[in-house]
Amino acid sequence: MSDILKAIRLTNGNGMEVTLLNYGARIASIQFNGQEMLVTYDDINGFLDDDLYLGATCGRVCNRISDGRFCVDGKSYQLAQNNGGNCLHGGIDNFSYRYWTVEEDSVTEQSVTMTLHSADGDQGFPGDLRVTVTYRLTGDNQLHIDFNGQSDQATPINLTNHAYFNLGATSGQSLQLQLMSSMRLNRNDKEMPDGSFHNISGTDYNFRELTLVGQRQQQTQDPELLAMGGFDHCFILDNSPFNEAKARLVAKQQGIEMRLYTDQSAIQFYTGKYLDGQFQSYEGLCLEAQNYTDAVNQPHFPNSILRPGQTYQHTTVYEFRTL
Ligand code: G6D
Repeated sequence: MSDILKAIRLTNGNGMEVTLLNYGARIASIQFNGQEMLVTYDDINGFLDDDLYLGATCGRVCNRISDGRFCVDGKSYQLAQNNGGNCLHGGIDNFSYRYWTVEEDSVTEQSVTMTLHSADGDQGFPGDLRVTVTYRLTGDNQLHIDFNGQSDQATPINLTNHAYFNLGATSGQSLQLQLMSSMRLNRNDKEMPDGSFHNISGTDYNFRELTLVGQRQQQTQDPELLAMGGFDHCFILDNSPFNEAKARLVAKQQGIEMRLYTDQSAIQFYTGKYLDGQFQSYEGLCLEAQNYTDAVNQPHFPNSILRPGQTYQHTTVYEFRTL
């Protein structure tokens, strides 16, 4: 296995270019209409010291697991508590920090598959897991991300892409967002779901109509949003057909729109408060399509356990258009 940083460039003959890295199976860059769509490092080596998950494939279980603890089939597991007593994005040495294997025979101008072997006990998780991420760039400016996994023992799994979008604007705050969701997960004082749901109609969490993110964030009087300094919440998506966009981002000044399609049940909407170092807070925002947060500890949430003989398979598409 090579621990050498590799960049794979996808092109679609229509002016769009995507740069991927084997490190963390990350999206390093999306160039559309001659502009950079993501918060990114000028030099790809910057990703090697990244702790913000820029463009990263997060897992074995993205987002948080309460107290880093879960039970599967009566057996209890304790993971690293790498974020406020919880396990974040799969632990300390999670998938974002691994060199994935580029399947050389999968590489074409428009697509590539990367694989990762996560051994039984990796970061405390049970089961020998093999995951693949296939990126495919189409001629009509869609970047498809197919996640796939199989395990020899029952294990929780929840994979997502953690790109920070700004669509060429200087901040995610200047983007307009439409999010096809009517409910979010309530959070307890440990930033974890308490298992209840919040109907967001008529609240500052409601983005069913295209809404300027910064204006909503700066004008809110919602105590939780004020205390958190923005959004970092799990939104339950409408149960609509895959070809109906679950989210839209618009950069009016740049004349660019991104539509997100997914078969996932939720999106973690994070406005990027913790961006730091060479980046500004809120410089980009994340729409992380995934399962409900901490589903392994909430029996009434959608199942997150992958069992032997089953295949974990999810697809998310980022589609870029000019206005
Ligand atoms: C913070 O709470 C946020 C997470 O959602 C995000 O993934 C991380 O920063 C990069 O911990």
